[in-house]
Amino acid sequence: MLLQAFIVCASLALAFAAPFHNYTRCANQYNSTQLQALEAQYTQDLAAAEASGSLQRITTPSTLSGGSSLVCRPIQVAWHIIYESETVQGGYMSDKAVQDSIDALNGHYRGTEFRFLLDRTTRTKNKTWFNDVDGDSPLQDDMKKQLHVGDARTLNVYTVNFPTAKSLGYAPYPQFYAQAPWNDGVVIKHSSVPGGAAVGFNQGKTLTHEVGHWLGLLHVFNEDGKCVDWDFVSDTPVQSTWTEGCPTSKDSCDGLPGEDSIHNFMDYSMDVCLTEFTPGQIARMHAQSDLYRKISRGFCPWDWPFLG
Ligand SMILES: *[C@@H]1O[C@H](CO)[C@@H](O)[C@H](O)[C@H]1NC(C)=O
Ligand SMILES: *[C@@H]1O[C@H](CO)[C@@H](O)[C@H](O)[C@H]1NC(C)=O
Ligand SMILES: *[C@@H]1O[C@H](CO)[C@@H](O)[C@H](O)[C@H]1NC(C)=O
Ligand SMILES: [Ca+2]
Ligand SMILES: [Ca+2]
Ligand SMILES: [Zn+2]
Repeated sequence: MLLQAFIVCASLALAFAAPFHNYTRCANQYNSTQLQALEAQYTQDLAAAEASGSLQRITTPSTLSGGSSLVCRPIQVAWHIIYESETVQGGYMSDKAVQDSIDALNGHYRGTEFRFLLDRTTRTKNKTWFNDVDGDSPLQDDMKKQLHVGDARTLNVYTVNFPTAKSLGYAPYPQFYAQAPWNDGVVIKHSSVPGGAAVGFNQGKTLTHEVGHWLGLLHVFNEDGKCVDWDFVSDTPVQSTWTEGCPTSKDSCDGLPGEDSIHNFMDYSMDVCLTEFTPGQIARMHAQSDLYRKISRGFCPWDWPFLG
């Protein structure tokens, strides 16, 4: 049952040749039937919330004199470092490395109203968790049950090494919060953070991608290899394959309008290639967070990151 509460982004690397790199961003284990059921639930939950008026957003005016008129949705981050030794290779992260990750995340979400603010950092020396936690392992349940903090508005991030060398991360959908609050956090490979050892995948964009799932986004490509929309977002063109490396252009469904979203954070291209969310994806993240996470929406205090 709990397995259903994940988008498990395990390695699919064996299924294809990877000429450009050694990593696979993540893989959604849901099939299209399951995703359509989830989408039906989302549509139904949204309609019910709108009908009952419970979707009304909490808007708080800034109490700071320097507050701007820009709107922010603050997300408190609890960053959990799992390590096996007090070295970068052993998974240890300095306060600066954590803040660099938060800064990168804010930069990547610049086009949205979300602002990520580090609330706390925890450090746990646990060789078993560091090396063996994976999306479908009971160890990840142990880890999260012990470390998860906050509520649906809190982003819990766990950095581990993963047993599969090529896997970079996995994340839950917002809909699953009610079912298992302790499970509501994204898990990423420690070396995918900015400046980490995962060459080609070390600008922090794995976290950006997983947080996209955490805020309700699906992959831009069809995971069954079909030219059929997969992500329920109308401004990402239909795409039948994920992208590797960073091609100059790609059109996997050339009979359908639009080229592949090779620069979209929800594709699998290398970090250097990923630069954008579309307006449709941003609207979906805002709507899903209103519905399932109740993230407050108010004016941005002057000292919050990446205004303007
Ligand atoms: C989708 O996955 C569910 C759960 O694993 C399974 O019961 C169902 O048969 C699958 N459907 C398709 C079309 O593969
Ligand atoms: C380390 O992980 C094991 C396996 O889940 C668990 O039993 C143990 O309590 C953990 N130790 C710490 C210090 O968290
Ligand atoms: C990819 O893996 C090979 C073999 O494990 C290794 O020698 C190489 O350094 C890796 N390349 C990168 C970019 O990490
Ligand atoms: Ca689409
Ligand atoms: Ca096309
Ligand atoms: Zn993914």
